Amino acid sequence: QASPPEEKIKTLDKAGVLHRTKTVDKGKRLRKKNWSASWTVLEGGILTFFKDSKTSTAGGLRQPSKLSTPEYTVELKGASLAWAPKDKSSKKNVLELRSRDGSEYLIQHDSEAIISTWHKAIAQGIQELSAD
Ligand code: I3S
Repeated sequence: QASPPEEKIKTLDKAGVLHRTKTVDKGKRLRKKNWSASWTVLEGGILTFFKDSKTSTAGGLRQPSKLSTPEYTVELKGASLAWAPKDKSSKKNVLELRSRDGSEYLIQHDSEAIISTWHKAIAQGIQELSAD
């Protein structure tokens, strides 16, 4: 393939507000879901969920860590993504992301169009990073 991996990954960068909850922490299922709206950034093969949804988009893609505290960071290398089965949540448009370290997250947006672009970007990120 012509372009080096770092260039391919760059094109996947994405940011926005999503609903998310962590369901498993390194193999240990968490007792309770805690859905919250979160500013979410996909950059350099890492998905970062910030503590709140208030972070402005200005500069958010470039230097998100300066703007707010990350709550969860998920390395896409070795991760897997699927549409969550119905028994995982009553919400619509829910994605389930499993990280290589055995943690799981549900990611949701009411807009099917928006969640679909995240699905595509995360899935492509996983694929690019697992290719070599
Ligand atoms: O898996 P659960 O228990 O049906 O998840 C629901 C709970 O986390 C609930 O919180 P409370 O137990 O404090 O009511 C949330 O409000 C619901 O959103 C969760 O279910 P959904 O189906 O929305 O993921």
